[in-house]
Amino acid sequence: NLPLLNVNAQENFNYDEAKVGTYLLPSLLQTPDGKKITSSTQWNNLQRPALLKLFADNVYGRLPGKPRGLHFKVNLEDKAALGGKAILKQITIYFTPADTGASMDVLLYLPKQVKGPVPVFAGLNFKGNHTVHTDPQIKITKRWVADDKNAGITGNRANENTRGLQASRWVVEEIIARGYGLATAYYGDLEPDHPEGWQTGIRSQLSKSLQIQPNEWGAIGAWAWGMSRMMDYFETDPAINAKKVALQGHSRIGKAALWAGANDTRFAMVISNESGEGGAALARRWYGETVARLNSAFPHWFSPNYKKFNDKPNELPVDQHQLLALIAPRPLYVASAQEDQWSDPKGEFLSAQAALPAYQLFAKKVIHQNEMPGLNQPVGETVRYHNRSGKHDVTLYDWQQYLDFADKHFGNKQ
Ligand code: GTR
Repeated sequence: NLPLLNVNAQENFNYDEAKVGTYLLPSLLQTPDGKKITSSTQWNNLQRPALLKLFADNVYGRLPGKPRGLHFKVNLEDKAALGGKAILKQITIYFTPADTGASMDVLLYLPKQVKGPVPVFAGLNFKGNHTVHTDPQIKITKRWVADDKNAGITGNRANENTRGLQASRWVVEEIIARGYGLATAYYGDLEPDHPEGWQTGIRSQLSKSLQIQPNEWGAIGAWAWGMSRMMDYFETDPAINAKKVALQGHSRIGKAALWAGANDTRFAMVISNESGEGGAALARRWYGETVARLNSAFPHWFSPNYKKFNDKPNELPVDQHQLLALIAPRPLYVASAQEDQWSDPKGEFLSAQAALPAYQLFAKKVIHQNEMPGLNQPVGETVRYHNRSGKHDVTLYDWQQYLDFADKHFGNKQ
């Protein structure tokens, strides 16, 4: 039995490496019914569907498909955005045939200096598209946003003063200068991030009577589903190379990005920025945030079934290295930050290492490392990892690594 800590408000976490103990990860190359996986064909035909089902049934809940009636509207196009360096588009993705129903707003920047369809980084943002850049053309979200005293957000409504609030996390100019597009949407368009959010989010809007099943999708599923709807749009825009889309997500949105990337192989690359527990970090490694703590603080994120494993993550039929392996053979970047022990950098590193055998089935170049790399020293080829100095955040350093990684795997030359 694992010991449980009870320390201040954040009970059920552990920062003591000595208490991690030993654990045995579920096998990557053996199916749940005991068949050995020795080839990429067996992986694709047997193990991949089996693992997806286990994650859906026990962790994230089942995802619905593409809705009938899905359609897009470009609301604004500026061919001389960012001082003439970029094309800006704002697109609404409607999930029903009407232009009044459930929808999400996508902000898209494309580099002007590049001819032809461009590779794109895509991801959801935490506070609204207008917080990604100070550009006054960006529509301010009218949806529910979390109150933030420091930013002057009250009454759950965004305001003009919050333009560019999260600009340091998106480095739009840098991405454009390197020849990539950037597409982002507010995660609250899909589901407001609080326990009652599902009532106004797509989980209830898309199903007439929502009955919460044990393997029902949660908010993480709703955000992941929205990422795939963005991809539906990319496939229709001739300015975008939909075969070169890198999906990026930070923290809880990183958990969703991994789940989206695992399900939707149209994403050619997946980037997990400090996704932690329920994301890249191993659940069985009892360090930082725990499954119990995750499910009690955020009861709306995962499927009801996941809660069964609160105090016994070692009984989960999966662990998170298998989620990372579901990205194979596509390039995967897992990033941690040293001061973000809550996300368990070591657990993220070990998880990425444990996913490598799936990549080897596809003869992908991988580098096995027994030791955690030093700070700010990225390691790995098709699966790359770094532990940045500093806090839980997305920084220019992180983006520079992702851009280099994408240059290498997408063959992008400037
Ligand atoms: C924390 C949560 C983490 C992570 C983080 C975030 O409160 O415990 O799992 O998701 O929020 O999203 O910033």
